[in-house]
Amino acid sequence: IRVARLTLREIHLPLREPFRISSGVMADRRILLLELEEADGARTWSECVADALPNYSPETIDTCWLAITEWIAPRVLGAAFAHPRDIWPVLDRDIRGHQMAKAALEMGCWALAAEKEGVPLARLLGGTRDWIETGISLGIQASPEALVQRAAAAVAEGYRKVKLKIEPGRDVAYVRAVREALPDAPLMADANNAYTLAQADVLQQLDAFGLMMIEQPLAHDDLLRHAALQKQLATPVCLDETITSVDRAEDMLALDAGRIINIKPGRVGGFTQSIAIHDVCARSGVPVWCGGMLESGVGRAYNVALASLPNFTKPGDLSPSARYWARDVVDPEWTMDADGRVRVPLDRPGIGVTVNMDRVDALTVRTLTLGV
Ligand code: OSB
Ligand code: MG
Repeated sequence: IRVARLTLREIHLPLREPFRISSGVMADRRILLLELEEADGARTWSECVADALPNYSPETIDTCWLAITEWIAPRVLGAAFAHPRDIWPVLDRDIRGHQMAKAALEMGCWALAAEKEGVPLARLLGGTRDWIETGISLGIQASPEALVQRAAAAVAEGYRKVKLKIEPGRDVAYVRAVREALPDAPLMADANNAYTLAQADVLQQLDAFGLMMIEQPLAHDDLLRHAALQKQLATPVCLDETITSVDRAEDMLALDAGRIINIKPGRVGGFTQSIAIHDVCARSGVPVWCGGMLESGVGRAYNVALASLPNFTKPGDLSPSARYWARDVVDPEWTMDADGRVRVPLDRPGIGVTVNMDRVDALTVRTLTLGV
């Protein structure tokens, strides 16, 4: 792999409806897309999953734009790599953090390698699955009744997991209402750091509802308190925000700070790190699943490919395009079958979807091309 030219492109893609989590609201997604090109014409697209505001991780679309142009692209452009796994060490050596910025380029290089080798990205990563079970992530609603309605509709559509966003004051009553309406549904909750250990009693009340897991109840970078909390809960804790590297995943296992990991490749610096976390968890008998960041169809292609690895045994937050957008930026758009599964595109090399250039051009607000 030798990337000759890199184009950064910011697009504005309006969500069909605002998505509210405990730490903020997303309405118009500002999305950073990368276009990677080799001198011989091989090319592909990737997506940086950072949002406009630092309310999920410290990174934002603007810090990523800076990090990619100033530090990350200069270490990759024009350099020859025998295998995409050789890129992470170069980015890790002397750039601290900036995982989402690193991931955007690192994952793009994996896709470029797949294009050049004529294999689907999912297979280059070591994926074995042809279909991925899909979950939906439901934002915080105005009332328990409104949430019940959404959850019931999701189950009727076929979703294999329903994730309820919670925060203090919108937790036990909301989850109870959904559980009473849907006694057998696979449910989980995600707090996005909204609680402290002092509120463990509230989280303990959720044990009554047979949740598959409770995702990231405590601080975004915490392990010790999650370990203390896990001791007080029957429900498995799943970590999201905290797991930013393979080391943090190993720390979680050593401390029993969580029993499931939501792997978002953007959060951990890309595919090389994602695969390593997947492997470490597999060896410890800890399941993983692929989370989402309200990606466009480009980022979704990367998540679907990763989720085809064998230890991704819980449904991923991989809803079809139509859940998020009036019209996605890729063809074909992502869909889900009646059994709540998304198909891994294995019929062509690379990411398996084509970027709709007319649509992307119409949504673009700034571009920058680096390289020759
Ligand atoms: O915590 O998993 C999260 C979206 C933005 C930021 C954080 C999270 C989420 C989601 C959405 O839950 C999942 C999806 O893309 O469908
Ligand atoms: Mg989460």
